[in-house]
Amino acid sequence: MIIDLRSDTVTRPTPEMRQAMYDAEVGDDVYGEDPTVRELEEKAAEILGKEAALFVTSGTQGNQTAVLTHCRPGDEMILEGESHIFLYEGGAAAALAGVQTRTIPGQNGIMDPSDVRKAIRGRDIHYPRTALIALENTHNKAGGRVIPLENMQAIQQVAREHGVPIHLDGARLFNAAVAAGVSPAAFAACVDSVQVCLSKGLSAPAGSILAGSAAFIEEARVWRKRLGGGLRQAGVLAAPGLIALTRMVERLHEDHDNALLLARLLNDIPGLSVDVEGVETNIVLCDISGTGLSNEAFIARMKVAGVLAGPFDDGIIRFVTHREITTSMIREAADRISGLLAV
Ligand code: TLP
Repeated sequence: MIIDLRSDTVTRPTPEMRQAMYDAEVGDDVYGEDPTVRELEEKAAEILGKEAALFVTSGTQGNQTAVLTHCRPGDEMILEGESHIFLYEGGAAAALAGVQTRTIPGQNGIMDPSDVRKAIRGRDIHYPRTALIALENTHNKAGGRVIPLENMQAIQQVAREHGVPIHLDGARLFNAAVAAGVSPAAFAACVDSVQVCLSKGLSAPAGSILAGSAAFIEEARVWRKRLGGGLRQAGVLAAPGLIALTRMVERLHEDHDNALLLARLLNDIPGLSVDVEGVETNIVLCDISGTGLSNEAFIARMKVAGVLAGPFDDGIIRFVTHREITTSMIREAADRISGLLAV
């Protein structure tokens, strides 16, 4: 048995989702005629406490549609130095929106509101316009850490004082909500636009939601079309998305419990070290430098033992728990890793 802990993106649709795909009522969504997509967008807007929502193909498309809608070429956006938009979206903000990024170092993904304040540009003919602040919750590169609501509120205060909108990359916002006991809408209330992924821990086969004001979403719909994201009978993808939003959130705590268990078990293995306290959701960052192995060698050995995980940083391997990983699989994975280091 392969134990795949590379990402929660590997989750396959549930039988209920596959049935819903088969049964979905569909129409041409570019004409606004797909009833299932409309239902998903309305439900998502309601859950996130926003006026409107848009079904997009991926998290990256949702984030970049937001950047394009908020900014103009030559503008600057402020974001955390290890954020997904900065690190892992192929330079799309520069390539597509012509937007310059201004990064701020965070603590576990958390930006200090006073650093954000200092980074906002004053009016000067030499300066770009600060057009956007982007946040990420949970923060992937920080190991699935939750950005506390109070921090988001403090940044919102700074942004309001300067009239700068905020976008939230909430690819794993539901994980943050479950872990913090805060509603997704409360987090989303701190920002002008929010992107949430349906295809990660929530197990839908594809798609994300971008939500915001009605005027913002109207403009975002134009950008989505320009990006080639206007889908036709997309109800077949919206149907599992609806199940993801309405029925898959309540089980996320199981993934968090499994991540904590994995963190403890790995930390007990000589040569491995995990900041167990820092495991708040479904991501575990494991420092393997004590083994003397390179990331590539460690990953290759794990693969032979049937455990898959991903390289994240020098000497750091990322493990992500999800719906298809049971508690016994976590114990089995830790046993196999312990075994491969013992030889
Ligand atoms: N993250 C993927 C990889 O790209 C790293 C993963 O396996 O974690 N925002 C955040 C915070 C993300 O973690 C991701 C995907 C995205 C955006 C992009 O979503 P997709 O892959 O749907 O474009």
